[in-house]
Amino acid sequence: MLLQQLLLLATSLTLARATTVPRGVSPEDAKLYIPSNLQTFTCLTHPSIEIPYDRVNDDFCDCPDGSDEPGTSACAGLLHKDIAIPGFYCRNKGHTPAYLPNSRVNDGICDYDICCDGSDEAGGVGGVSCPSTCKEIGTAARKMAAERNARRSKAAKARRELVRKAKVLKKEIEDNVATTKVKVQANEVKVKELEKKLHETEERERNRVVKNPKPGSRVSVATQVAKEKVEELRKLLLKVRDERDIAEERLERAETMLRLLREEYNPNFNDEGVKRAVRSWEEYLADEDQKRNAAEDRDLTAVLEEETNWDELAGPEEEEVSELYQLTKYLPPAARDWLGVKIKELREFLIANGMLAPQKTDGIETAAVTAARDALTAAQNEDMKVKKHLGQLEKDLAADMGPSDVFRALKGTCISREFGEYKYELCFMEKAQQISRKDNSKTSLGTFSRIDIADETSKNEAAGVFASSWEESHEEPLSGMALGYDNGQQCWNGPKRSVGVELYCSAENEIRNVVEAEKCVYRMEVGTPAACGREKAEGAAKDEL
Ligand code: MAN
Repeated sequence: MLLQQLLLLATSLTLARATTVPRGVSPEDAKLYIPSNLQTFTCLTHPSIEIPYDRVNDDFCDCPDGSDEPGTSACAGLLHKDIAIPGFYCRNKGHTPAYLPNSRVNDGICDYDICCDGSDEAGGVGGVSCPSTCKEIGTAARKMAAERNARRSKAAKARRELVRKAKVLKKEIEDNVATTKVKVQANEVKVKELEKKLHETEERERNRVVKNPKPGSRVSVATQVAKEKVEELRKLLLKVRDERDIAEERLERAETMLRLLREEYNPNFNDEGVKRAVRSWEEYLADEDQKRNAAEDRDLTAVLEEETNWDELAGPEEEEVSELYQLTKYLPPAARDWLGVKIKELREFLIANGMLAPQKTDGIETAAVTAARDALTAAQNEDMKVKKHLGQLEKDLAADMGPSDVFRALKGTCISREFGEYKYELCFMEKAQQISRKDNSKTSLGTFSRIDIADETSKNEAAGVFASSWEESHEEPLSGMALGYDNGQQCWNGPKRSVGVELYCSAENEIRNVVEAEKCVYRMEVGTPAACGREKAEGAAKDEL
């Protein structure tokens, strides 16, 4: 019974004290301002300093942390780092409570932006009177908040759709990687087999000796053609030799005439023409090279009379082949060139038909080797192509596409908007460009390089305002997530163009603003559902779950 009475007394004492919350203190902090039994107050962060309770809010700064003056501006001169209280608490009935910096309390100005209830000027300094505007402001703010939450819900739904799409895309790439890997393996086996096959074909063709070809077979027909060609060449060679012999006979007659002239002319007779002819004859005689090489002539006769052994020709040794070439040595240059071409054609024909083993110097190969080599080259090309494709897929899969891979779904989606003399175009995860509205010329502002995600603190710093102000503003705050685009067109006398794309949550993809922060360094504010999920709004937060 006694205990019950004591508890009742304690509760009523606390209630009595709680009702005397000093001006400028929030209900949450009220417990810090309960007077001691001796009616004293202890400075919040300086427990050694205890002052009589009636010096709280007496417009004189007693505590070094300003905690004794929550409802006046007496401690406004203190450094921010020393102050222990959040500011002057405005209850703002009908709207949202807020803290006003103590320096703005009792300054004769109604600070409705923070204190819509006008409680900061309750003292009527300078005769100012600040009736509450919280009802209207509160109504408008609630309407705005409802709209904002509806917007965010819609945007969050759009984001969920993007995440779902991204998952499907990722799965498609993963499946593609798996099948491409199987293809790569199969190709590697195929390439190895075809390498072996080419090697074997080369070996076989090198050792191939065609003997007694069947009449009517390709080889037999080829042999016949070869025989005819060689006979044709032999006849031509004979004709060339006969012509040479006739020419030599005529030359001999001319030489005899000149010899006689030299022996019988009268040197005392001053005939310049005759003298010049004799001099030329003597010079001509001195030139040894004019004489025919008798040994070469014998060889030529032997070659012309020799019968070709066609069976042996099917697989000639290297020396025999070179003999075939030496034939041309006995001919005048013009005939030699012509014959050279014909011999080359004949060799190619014989090799292509498997009747003559190709030599390294030939640069030609049999049809079977060519086919084997072509098949190998085709398989190698296919192997390279498939491996390149696999590399691209794996790179794509490994790329940072943001939280929940959400940006994968946006890759290649482009948005644009006109600002001043340019239209700016941004393609998510690809490129950004500036398009002249005058002549449509395009300037690259960069290609996508990275996603930057700021932590909560720097996010608010990036936004440049207190989060609470954003809550009241109609414009969506920046999310702290940004896309970096680099390596754009070189700027004259400046850097390569680049863009920092700062993102905010929006149901639609849109460009809100573009500024050229420094020469050729651009900053875009872009809305996208992909950036949703970092806002404080309850509706959006629920949607994210
Ligand atoms: C163009 C545009 C501008 C840029 C100048 C720099 O006119 O890309 O944005 O500042 O080049 O020379």
